[in-house]
Amino acid sequence: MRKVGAGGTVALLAALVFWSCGALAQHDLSADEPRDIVPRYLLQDVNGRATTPEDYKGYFQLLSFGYTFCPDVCPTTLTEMATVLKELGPLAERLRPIFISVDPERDTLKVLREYTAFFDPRIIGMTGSPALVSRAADNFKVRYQKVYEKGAAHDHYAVDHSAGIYLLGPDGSFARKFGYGTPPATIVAEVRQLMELEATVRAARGTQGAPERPPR
Ligand SMILES: [Cu+2]
Repeated sequence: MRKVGAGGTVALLAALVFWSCGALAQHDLSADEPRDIVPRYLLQDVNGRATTPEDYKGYFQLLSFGYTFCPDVCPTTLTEMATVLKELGPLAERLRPIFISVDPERDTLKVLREYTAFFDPRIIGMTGSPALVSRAADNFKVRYQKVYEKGAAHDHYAVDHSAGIYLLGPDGSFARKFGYGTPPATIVAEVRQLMELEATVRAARGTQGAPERPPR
């Protein structure tokens, strides 16, 4: 084992404590998953089309909120989303990955399109008027706020925002929230499981014609 000095040990302990707190917070977050989430939005996709979850009926949706100037959280989240798509293979066709910008002032549709395409061209960028973005964020219990450094120019700001990835089922219902930093493999496994469940329910419905509750 590598020798660590007293300072190094303290730093290591601090890192461990920090890590476990983070892990705990994440666990808590998924344990008491927000049940009051209203999985609705009315936004514009990067082609300027008004879009609601209804437009993706029959598809699972993987959603995250952020902004393109984000220094770390969004690039990490979108990289993970791209990994999920890749690892789902052909199943990814049943999924619509969505990135919602909470910074419509700077994230024009063009900026947004280039940004999401950089991670994976399948990721759909969306935003809208400040009022519509705010309503969508409220629905998903996402908070965001502009942060200016002292003396910064008007368009020079960061946006603190809630992180995480939301999964909606093919009927548009809220299925699950994955906390920031959830390994893509975990997301892939859950999405795969839900897709299989949904396919089973659909097949059963097809043969029996019995109305079943959609999978959550
Ligand atoms: Cu971000």
